[in-house]
Amino acid sequence: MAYVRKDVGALTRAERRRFVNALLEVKRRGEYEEFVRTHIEHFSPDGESGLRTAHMAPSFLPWHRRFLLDLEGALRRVDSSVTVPYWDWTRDRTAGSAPWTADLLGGDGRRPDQRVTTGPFAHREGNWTIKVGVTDEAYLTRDLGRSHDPIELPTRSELEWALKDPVYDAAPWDSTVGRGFRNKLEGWGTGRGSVSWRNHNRVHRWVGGTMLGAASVNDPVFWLHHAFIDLQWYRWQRRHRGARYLPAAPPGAGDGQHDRIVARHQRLPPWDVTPDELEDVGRIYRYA
Ligand code: CU1
Ligand code: CU1
Repeated sequence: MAYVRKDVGALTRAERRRFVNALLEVKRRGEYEEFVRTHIEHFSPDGESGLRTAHMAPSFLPWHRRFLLDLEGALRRVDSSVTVPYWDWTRDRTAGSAPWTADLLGGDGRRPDQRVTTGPFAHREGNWTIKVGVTDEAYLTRDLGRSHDPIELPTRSELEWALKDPVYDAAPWDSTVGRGFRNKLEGWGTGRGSVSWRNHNRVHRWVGGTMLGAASVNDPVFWLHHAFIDLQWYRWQRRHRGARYLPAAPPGAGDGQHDRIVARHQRLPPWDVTPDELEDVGRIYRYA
């Protein structure tokens, strides 16, 4: 039986407590750092050489889908009733709404050091010390809405702009491509500054602090954000019946993206799985 991922705003008090407790236990066991490490290791941007898997590439969606399944597996080994909830940022749009409550992820960081001081992941609670990161800070930081230069979360119509594109991805398959569902959702746009961050990227920017870098996994909202992104892939598939992950075959030897991206039937590191095998996970979980 497939399990169900729920809207974080719809969780009962008991469900919220069990989700938080499972996260803290995965952290206590020392398993959480492995997820942070994996994300940092696969953070290669398209300005560098080599294979891109997690970002700025067609496999952005299957990579994070498999990554979430691994974390969810770790949570469910602690408590088999737990699944990763999703944060619908088109609806819960303020620093006072879910998931920023004291019984879930805690709230905004304080001024001036952006340190999170409320909720179960506040450093002073003693359960969430950052051990693997790209900075030396041992505490979680946030700057919800980017206080010094405010930005808004993406809107429903911006998300719709991505969902209505019937093509999964297109050449050159990187952060510069202006068409295709994948980059419109991942959110590398043209121009400078905040106008260039769309959908997925804009949400990382809106949360700020720890969520800005390669170690963004250290903020548990990472999983709730990516569960909502994953849900969009499912919705896109339902809307565009028959549309598939692209490219279907690897770019040829003369192509600038040769050996730099993962095609539909190629192995998606660090796992022994292909995008093709991750397109339909309806037997594992579904969304409520
Ligand atoms: Cu990522
Ligand atoms: Cu992300």
